[in-house]
Amino acid sequence: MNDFPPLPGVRIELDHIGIATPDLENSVQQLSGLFPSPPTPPEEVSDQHVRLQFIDVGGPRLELLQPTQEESAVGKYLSKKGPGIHHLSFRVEGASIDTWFNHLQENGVKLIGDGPTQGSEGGRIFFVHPKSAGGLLIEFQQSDD
Ligand code: CMX
Repeated sequence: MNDFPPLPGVRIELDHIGIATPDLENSVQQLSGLFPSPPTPPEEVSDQHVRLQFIDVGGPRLELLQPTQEESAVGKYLSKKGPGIHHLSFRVEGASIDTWFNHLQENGVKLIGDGPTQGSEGGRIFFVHPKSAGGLLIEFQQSDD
């Protein structure tokens, strides 16, 4: 258990599961056939070197991620581990994502980068290093709306 105090008012909810794939079109075609809603249009997040699409599966969505560069986070993951679950993404509510980033950092959690950056759908994101999260890659995200 972490021994630092909770941030008053903050709420965290699972938003989506990030899936690494070398072939976005093929994965989206396979997976979207299993669920009734159409996938979102492809979007590129250049800061993260990925092209992505979401599939609504009821509850948290699936986010299919294809790297646009071999030497990117998803590119390296694919070459080491192959396609599959890459990260879990949680929505931050009740506090700004900057406040949440600072709170975790001040309490010794190993975060990736210097602060939130541009994510998909106009949101801002940051990641907790797997070494500080039980071997999972955790993303936190927040949209303006
Ligand atoms: N889940 C769990 N562990 C992971 C991981 C993942 N997705 N990716 C890497 N790791 C682990 C590796 O297994 C390795 O562990 P060991 O040291 O025990 O072998 C360790 O992290 C280092 O891995 P690496 O291949 O050497 O990779 P790097 O250190 O260069 O990078 C990380 C790892 C997590 C810092 C990097 O992937 C990162 O910055 N991720 C955040 C950004 C990101 O993932 N963006 C893509 C998604 C974008 C989006 O959703 O918009």
